[in-house]
Amino acid sequence: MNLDTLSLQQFGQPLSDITDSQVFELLLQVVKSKSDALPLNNGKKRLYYISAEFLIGKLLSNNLINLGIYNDVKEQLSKAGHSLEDVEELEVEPSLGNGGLGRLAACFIDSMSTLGLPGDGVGLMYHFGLFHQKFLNRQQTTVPDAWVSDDKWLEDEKTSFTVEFRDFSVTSELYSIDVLGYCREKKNRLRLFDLQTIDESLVSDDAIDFDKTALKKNLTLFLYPDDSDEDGQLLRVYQQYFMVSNAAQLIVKEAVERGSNVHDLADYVVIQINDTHPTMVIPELIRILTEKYGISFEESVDIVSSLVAYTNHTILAEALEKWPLKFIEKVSPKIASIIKKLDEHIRSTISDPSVQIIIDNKVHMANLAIHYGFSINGVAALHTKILEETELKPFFDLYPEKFSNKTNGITFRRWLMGCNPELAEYLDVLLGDSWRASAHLEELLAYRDNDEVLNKLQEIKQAAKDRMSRFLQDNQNAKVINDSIIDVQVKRFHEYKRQQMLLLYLIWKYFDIKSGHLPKHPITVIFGGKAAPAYVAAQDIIHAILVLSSLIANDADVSPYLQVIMIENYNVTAAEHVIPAAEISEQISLASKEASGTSNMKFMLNGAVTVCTVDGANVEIADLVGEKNIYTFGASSDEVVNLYECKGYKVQEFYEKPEIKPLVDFLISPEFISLGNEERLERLHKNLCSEDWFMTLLDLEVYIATKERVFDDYEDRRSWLQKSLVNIAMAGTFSSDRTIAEYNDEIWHLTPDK
Ligand code: DL6
Repeated sequence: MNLDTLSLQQFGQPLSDITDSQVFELLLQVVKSKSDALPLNNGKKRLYYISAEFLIGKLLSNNLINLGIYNDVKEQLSKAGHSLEDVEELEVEPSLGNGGLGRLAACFIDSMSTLGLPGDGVGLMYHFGLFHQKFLNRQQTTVPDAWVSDDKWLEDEKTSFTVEFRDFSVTSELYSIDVLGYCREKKNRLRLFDLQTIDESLVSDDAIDFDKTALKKNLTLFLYPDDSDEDGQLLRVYQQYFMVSNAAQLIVKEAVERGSNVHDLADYVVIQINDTHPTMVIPELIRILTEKYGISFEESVDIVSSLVAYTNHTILAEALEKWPLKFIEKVSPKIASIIKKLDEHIRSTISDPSVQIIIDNKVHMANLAIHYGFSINGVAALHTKILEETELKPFFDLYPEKFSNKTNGITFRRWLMGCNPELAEYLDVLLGDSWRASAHLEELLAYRDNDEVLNKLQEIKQAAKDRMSRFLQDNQNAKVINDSIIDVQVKRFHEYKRQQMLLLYLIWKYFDIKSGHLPKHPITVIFGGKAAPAYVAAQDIIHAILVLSSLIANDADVSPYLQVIMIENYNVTAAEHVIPAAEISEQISLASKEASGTSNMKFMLNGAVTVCTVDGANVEIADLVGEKNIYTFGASSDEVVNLYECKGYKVQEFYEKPEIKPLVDFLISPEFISLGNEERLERLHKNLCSEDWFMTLLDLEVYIATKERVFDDYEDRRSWLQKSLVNIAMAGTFSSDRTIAEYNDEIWHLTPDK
């Protein structure tokens, strides 16, 4: 493929003379012509991975990598004076997810294609995604994140279904995006349902609120529309039913086209539901089998129960969906009546009230999925253990055979080859390129004592730090301190993730520097992430971080040594710049609360050293790298569970400690408040010293001590680089190809395409 020839044909000018946007158009055509020509993975049985989120990120580089033409394209562009990175800037990032759940789904569909498994992602085409985050007066503001009209990858499949709600019906339109596997001859698709009558004009340019009752026009406007009022909650149920009704109709139609007589549907289809949002696919399939195919209710239930599998991604009670039955009755009385029948069956056969589906007139979606699915899995070993032994114990006692663990993973195409090509190329030099398919990196351990290799790793890290600095400078005019240590916490804002603990550490560090203890290396702490529009406490934490950032920047005694940067509108593109540059990865959730985490895996793969609690997949990372190469601290999950159970956490006792009180009180000091919003800061202060539901103060002192040890150890450059090397070498386990192979071997049983 000669881009110069293509450029001459297309634009009548050589590659060197066309603009970056013309280059983008050219590359788009190259990729599309290659991917259009790829047939779909086929097989009698297909997987449908239904998810409310698919945080896929920009696709150009990823597709070039998977087609095996990335280096060639990069070289040709560079010879003609273009940079692939600049060209990629022109691509719009699809706004189809928020955090780990959606990014995981994106890694999974990439791995499904890479392993040649016949299966598609199925979700909704949100026109404005979650929201675009902007900072105004040091507070998060939310504006619509329009992307659909600028997207170049969406194809109209020209397929529609009718979805019948109680009071009206709507028609859908199916779009899809090709999902290419790494060096594969066949592909899958991400299939996104839109509403034919969607009306973007319900949303103004500068605010994300809209008429939540205009259902015929709004169902696919936003991901997770504000659900702080009843209209918002109802809208979510409408959205979920719209998603699963379309999915179920598509699934049955395609199975019949492949030869299913519907009684044997489970031989043709397996459905993985990602979290509880798609749970209504169970009653919807039962409805279709009974109503449309005349199959008895009992047989329909059996058929559906043998083909739906559920992944749990959280033990947080508030994140386990429970919808008032009356909402489901309003959306679809037929679905409500099927759920009631399913619930009655459970009540008549199982006496334990905690496993019922309808409890206090609320439908417990996870309970429905566990009873009427054939598999439930957690997403890291510790998480699955907590599900089995504590959170879902009554279900585990009933159905031990349904439970399994599938530790999450990440695709190395995007999170190493794509975002850190220098490191990827150096690994080729050291290990050969077979790791690109196998993800086996352990042989790198042989270079642990090789100074040349360690120095090269340092050079690669420095190049990534420079790249990230340029990105932050260009995007938000933030200037990273030269030669500073890059310490990063990027993830959704949630109190259990404890961004507020890093905030309190930073206040401690600020005092320490003020008192004359100067760090040997300057420190840059980077935060990134969004707080849900209705989640005030998380927004308060963002506000306090932004205030502290300004306070430090304005303090000439401290600013040369410490800096806090909060990335505006953190998304996949920002992650691709920050993760390769990070030297310290912050994974400091309250033990037991983070189901897995996946940024921990991305950081490790790019050579950052983890500071973490014993939570989620951190436990598995620690086992792999050994205690010398990770910094774990804090209460264990058993201790935390126990504290919750016996109400044993007395926050006041921690707050009153002379080491802690000044740090928390600084949030409401005149200096702090002068830069911020008093109401927000007082609320955060009160929250921390009188409730602290996620036990920030419990772990704060040991966290501070651990961080100081980390910064001391960083000064021994050789030993730090050895830690970094061990982390890269041991990251292979966390390839999503491994995770997906496990899902297939143990749950899906699809035949891979050769
Ligand atoms: O499994 C993917 C991802 C995990 O890595 C995170 O630990 C977990 O928080 C996230 N779960 C969610 C669901 N809701 N909540 N909370 O996003 O899933």
